Amino acid sequence: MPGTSEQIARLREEGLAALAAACTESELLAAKGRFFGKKGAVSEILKGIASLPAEERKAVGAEANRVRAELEAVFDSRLAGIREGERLAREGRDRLDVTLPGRALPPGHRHPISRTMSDIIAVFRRLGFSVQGGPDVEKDYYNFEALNFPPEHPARDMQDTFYVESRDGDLVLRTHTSPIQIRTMEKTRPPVRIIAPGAVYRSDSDITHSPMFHQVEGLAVDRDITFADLKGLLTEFCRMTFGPGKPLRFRPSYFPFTEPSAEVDIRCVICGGSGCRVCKDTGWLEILGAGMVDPAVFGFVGYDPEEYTGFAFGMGVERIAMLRHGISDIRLFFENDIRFLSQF
Ligand code: 2NL
Repeated sequence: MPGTSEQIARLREEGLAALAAACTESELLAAKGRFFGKKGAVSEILKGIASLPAEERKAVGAEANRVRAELEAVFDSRLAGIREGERLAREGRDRLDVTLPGRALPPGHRHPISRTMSDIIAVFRRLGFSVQGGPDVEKDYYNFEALNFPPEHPARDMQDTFYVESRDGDLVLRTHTSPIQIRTMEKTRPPVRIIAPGAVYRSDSDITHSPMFHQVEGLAVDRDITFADLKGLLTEFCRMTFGPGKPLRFRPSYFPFTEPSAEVDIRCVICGGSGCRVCKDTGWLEILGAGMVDPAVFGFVGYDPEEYTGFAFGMGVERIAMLRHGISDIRLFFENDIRFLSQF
């Protein structure tokens, strides 16, 4: 075939130009296809060699192979070059500037309920009480029966208590932390001086009630414990929690597990007694319930009520936190809106 050498030379020029002109990997691959593909220019020339006279075939064939090898080598180095260029561009774009200042993590802090709980616990620790815990899912016996609730007491109503289905039946989400105290008295002999903090559950939800809230209860049992000891302790607790100079008021009340029982008010922390929205113009805020442990409760845990007396008390942590901070809606504590929580 005449002119095959010239064809090869032209192919070489065009191939080199096309490889040089390709700027991206895909353009380079397209150029490779045009020259080396099954229907590419190199294949066409190699096919033509078969029909050359024998004396030319060898030299032209060698020339064609040399050009193909050269174009392949150029292709390889162009490919490496383009990839390196893309890598450098990417590194330029994504470069890490180690001199930039670090991004500060916004400092978190404890939830106001958690803090109020810790503060209450700290006060009672200083007054000689140790801390006990217990299960959130309780037996009816520990939550109600051993606390002298009669079988038909309204607190046991399905509408007030969360019942938990179980094979052995009779499980509830504890409605107060008193079961902790019953369990402690079952295992230990007097003297007992404990507090029982924790989450409790009641089927109730509005501006002042949440289905889950927190309580701290306390219990002291020994020989000769009197109501005067209870008054002294709670007076000291209020002084340490709400500050000095706030009078306390004990009002007669009723609980199945204490006799006598009282509800305790402090002078309104908002208005100082002159009357405001928070104290509903009474000048007083109810902060806890308390009383002398009912002898029937001692009967359940095997304490001799002729030998021992005791007092107990219970308070809602959310209520204390609301009074401290002047918050009127309990649900704010559980919505986890950072605009609310970051104020504490
Ligand atoms: C309230 C009132 C109270 C108790 C809790 C108690 C526990 C045992 C025996 C006797 Cl084991 N009493 N606890 C006593 C009086 C009041 O809580 O208003 N809590 C938010």
